Amino acid sequence: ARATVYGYPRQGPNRELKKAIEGYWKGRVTADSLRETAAGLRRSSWRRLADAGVHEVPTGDFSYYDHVLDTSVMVGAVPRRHRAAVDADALDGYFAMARGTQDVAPLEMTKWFDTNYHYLVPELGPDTVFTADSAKQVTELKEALALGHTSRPVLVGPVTYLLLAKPAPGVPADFEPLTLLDRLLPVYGKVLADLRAAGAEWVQLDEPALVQDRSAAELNAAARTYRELGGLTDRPKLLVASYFDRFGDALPVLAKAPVEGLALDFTGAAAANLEDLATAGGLPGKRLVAGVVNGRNIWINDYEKSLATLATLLGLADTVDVAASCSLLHVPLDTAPERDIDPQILRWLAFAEQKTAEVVTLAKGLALGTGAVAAEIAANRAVLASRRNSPITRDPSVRARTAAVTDADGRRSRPYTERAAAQRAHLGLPLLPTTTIGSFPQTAELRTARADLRTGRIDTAGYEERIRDEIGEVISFQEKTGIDVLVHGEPERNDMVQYFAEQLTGYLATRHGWVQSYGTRYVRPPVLAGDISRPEAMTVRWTSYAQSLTGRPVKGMLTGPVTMLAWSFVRDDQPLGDTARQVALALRDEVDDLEAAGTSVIQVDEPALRETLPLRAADHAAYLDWATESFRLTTSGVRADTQIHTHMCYAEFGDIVQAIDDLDADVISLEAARSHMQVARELAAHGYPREAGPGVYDIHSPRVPDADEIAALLRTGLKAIPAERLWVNPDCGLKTRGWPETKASLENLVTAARTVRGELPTS
Ligand code: THG
Ligand code: ZN
Repeated sequence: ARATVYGYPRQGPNRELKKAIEGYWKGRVTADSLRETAAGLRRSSWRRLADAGVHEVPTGDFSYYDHVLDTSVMVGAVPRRHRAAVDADALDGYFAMARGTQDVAPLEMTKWFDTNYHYLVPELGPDTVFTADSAKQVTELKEALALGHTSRPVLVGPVTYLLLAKPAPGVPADFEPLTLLDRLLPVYGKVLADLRAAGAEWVQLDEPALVQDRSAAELNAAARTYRELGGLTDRPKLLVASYFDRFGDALPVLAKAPVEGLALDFTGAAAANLEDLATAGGLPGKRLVAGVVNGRNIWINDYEKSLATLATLLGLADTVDVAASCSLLHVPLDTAPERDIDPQILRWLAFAEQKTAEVVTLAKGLALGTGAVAAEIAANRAVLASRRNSPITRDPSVRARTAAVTDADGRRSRPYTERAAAQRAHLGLPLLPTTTIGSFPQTAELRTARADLRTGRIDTAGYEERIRDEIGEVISFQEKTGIDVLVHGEPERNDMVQYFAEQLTGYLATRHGWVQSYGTRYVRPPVLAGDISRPEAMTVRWTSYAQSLTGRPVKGMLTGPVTMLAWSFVRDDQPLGDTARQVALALRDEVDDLEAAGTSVIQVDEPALRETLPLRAADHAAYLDWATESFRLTTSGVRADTQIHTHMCYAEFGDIVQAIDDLDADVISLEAARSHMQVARELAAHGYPREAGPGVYDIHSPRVPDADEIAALLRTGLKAIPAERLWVNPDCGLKTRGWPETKASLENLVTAARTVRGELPTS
């Protein structure tokens, strides 16, 4: 048994890659210097892996932006609008596909399965012509081989590539990219031949799309793919990798295919994959790579449990190797620089470096017997026990409180119709009330003030002075513009999850725990490490200050429990629903405190509700159950005349409309401008009974919509949602926008609302 991994964080210990790429975009770094930085990062990652005892290091997993975009380049799937840029300069053309230019839009971006990584969606159509470009894969393989590493190129598999694609602009929406399989396979054949010629013994083809529910036709496509690729003679050995869930119906398909190895996820899906493996009769003659170290969470492995799993696999394949369950791209690089976390607790955590060491230890234990790693097992057992028995993971008062939750705690005291009447009387808003989603532009001055506070250049009093000034300006602008429900603008917040995580007991924030979100953008997901409680109010002070400046209602702004979980690393020692409930109770206290302080409108954002939906339909109901329950638990402690809002980004609400309804929020704002109010029609078709604000302009672009355009969207919205229940707001928060376009857009938004109000029949 040997140790391997499928991919490694790309950014470098100090996000050198981000700096080099953004420097290149600004013209401050040359292409050669960027390439040298990238090659240096690859060299040091391979060296770390090899020194740790990894037998086969991955190559080709590195990326300047995204590995799915790299695959599009590898198969020549360059959209027509990017062709000229790619022909003029390969690197600039690559970035044009990723980010767009003045003249052309980029590829669309969406989430990589149920992770927080975003990939660039391939655009394909009936006239797509694939051509092989193995240059990146071959170059990186040769680099690693020249350094003396045993190396395995990693590619996105052809079935997954096509299943992740969408019809190119102008191609009918019902076009199925999978129909291009016959054209794509020869291109993969050529890349495999090139990699063999360059010295690859094995190549890994990632097929995570096959862990989702797949039709018989899709499974047939997978069977055909690996029959054909396996049937080629001029190729390396093929390892087909699955991760993120059980391989399911795809397992027997691949077990029968003429490929030399399969990689399966033995973390969450361990029992299911074991059972399916046994049913399939094992993988005689094949290599099984067992992903027993969780590649997407940050807890240390349970060695005894993993070694027991590995032992049961021994008879089921020709060889059994050990790996992390998926690419280590999804976890931060190293725990060592986290000096603010209590060293006792830091021992519970494993980032990419630590996970690599775990994989190596487990491979050694499997190869030589547990006696060979007895010391590691003993140490591991002690740390696991310290976590299990820590007062941090068992807070009796939190546990007593969650155990005592009743159904009634998760239900508003009055039905919506009564609440709506009470809120109308209490708030006195006009028809088509105007509001914003919460954040206002995070100016350079605000970021500087936060940095200055961190470095001690200004003190807390000086910082708070800056925040007060900013809130004052945001409130007076909204009053002057005539917005009905105001916000304080959130100048005091960095990240909408981190801000709350820093104030809740049981949550850990990292200093250097960066994880790639998309391209050169990274997040530092906090860690839900223990039982969650709220030592003191988190938002009341700034919200009350804002309210003291105006007679109009100021909305309180919170991040909801589902999003807090989705954008954090979650506990693995209790069901997600239990963690969600603890977070919900802490947030409920905040909601209640806001109300007690005089806040009549409180928004609890759940942008991640849709994105956290499990990969397989069989798991949807259980997820939506705890997700909607935790939202209602957060929001149900208030009076009937307190209005609860929620907000969700991104489209594709179709499959969760019922869940949105089940939140029982009084008002929901949704992203809708780019889909021309499609969301409003979906809500109406469902019979959604409460108030909604489908966004009337897209905040992802600096473009200022004119008042006529917004009025037209409102009239469209009114066809689906009656005036008594329609709100007027942008698509999302304004923190990434500048002030000039924010002012102009919101002035136009108010003008449009007034115009359309004037057209309503008077009753
Ligand atoms: N917060 C968290 N997770 C998220 C989002 C979030 N996941 C999904 C989505 N939003 C991802 N979107 C972004 C948008 C911008 C950035 C990262 C993810 C970003 N990051 C800065 C960078 O890399 O330069 C660093 C930000 C920081 O200093 O914290 O711009 O909103 N948790
Ligand atoms: Zn949003």
